[in-house]
Amino acid sequence: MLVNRNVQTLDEFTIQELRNFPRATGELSGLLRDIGLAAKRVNVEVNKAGLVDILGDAGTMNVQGEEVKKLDVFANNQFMGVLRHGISCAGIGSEEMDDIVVFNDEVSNKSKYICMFDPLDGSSNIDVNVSIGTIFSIYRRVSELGKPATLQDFLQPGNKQVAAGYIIYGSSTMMVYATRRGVNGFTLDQSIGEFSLSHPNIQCPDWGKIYSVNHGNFFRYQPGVKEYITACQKKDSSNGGPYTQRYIGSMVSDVHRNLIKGGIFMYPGTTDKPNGKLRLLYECNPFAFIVEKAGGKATNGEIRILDIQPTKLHQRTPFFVGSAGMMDELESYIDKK
Ligand code: P6P
Repeated sequence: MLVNRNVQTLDEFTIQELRNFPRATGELSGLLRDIGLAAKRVNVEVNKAGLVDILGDAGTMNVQGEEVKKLDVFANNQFMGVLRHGISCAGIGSEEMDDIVVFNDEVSNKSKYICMFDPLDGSSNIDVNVSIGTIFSIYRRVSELGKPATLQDFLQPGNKQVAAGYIIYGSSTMMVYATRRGVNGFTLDQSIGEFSLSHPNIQCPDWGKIYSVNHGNFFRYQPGVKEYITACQKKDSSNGGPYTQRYIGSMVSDVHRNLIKGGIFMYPGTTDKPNGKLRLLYECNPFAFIVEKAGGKATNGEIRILDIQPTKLHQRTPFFVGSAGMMDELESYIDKK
């Protein structure tokens, strides 16, 4: 099999990026490579998830006599393990852990960055073989280098993110991440075991014809949101006919599709849960950063997601993200109400 040598691997790409900034320390490039390594390990387990029953159900011992962990716990441990033993991260926050984990060793305390993760978003979909993903967010520390990271390093607004990205374990496995220089996508090339640049400089189309929302909650959404969803279904042919509703129930898959094709993803608040379901720090902020860097928009229905000042590690927020034109359209319905 011919391997296309013109395609840059993630390592080659991050090193190339580093050459563009000679004064850079290489810590961020190293951090992204560490995340890519952990993602490859998670990918192996996710791909055989259906065999867990044979290999030993989560929480039991498998045929090799090893303890089988729930996949989201396994994923969490993989990302935490790689970053703890790297040289680029002082600590992590994760959906799987109540509190931050500060690595607090001499090397880690000198690291400039902290990371937050949803290590395996949508993990309930594994049992039915629906795509799932990892979401990550990287900040420069505000605490003193040389000392342990603090909670304040993690409670920064999303507009302070240095980088953010996701891995989608789907029909192929992709890692997509954004820095201030743009958004790039890498597809795992199994023949060489490397993420290879497949989607350079991703741009989110200003308009799309896909809207993603859980219609089951429709009657509990605020009036402006209900009006907008109804309008999506009533689009007349003069502007290209009604939109298509696509909702996988795995945010990484839904937002990735809309990022590439154009569209809007909504997880609104409801009368019984006004802050919705999604987490600000490690689900909404990373995707807001990525989609904005690709030319789209992301709000909580009132303000820009990236401008929200967090107060708690696991706080939730209503979430609207996608093509700029469609987001403006939504906002016009919400404002009217
Ligand atoms: P609902 C998965 O559990 C998740 O966190 C997101 O990936 C997904 O978009 C959302 O929840 C689905 O939630 O309430 O529509 O099933």
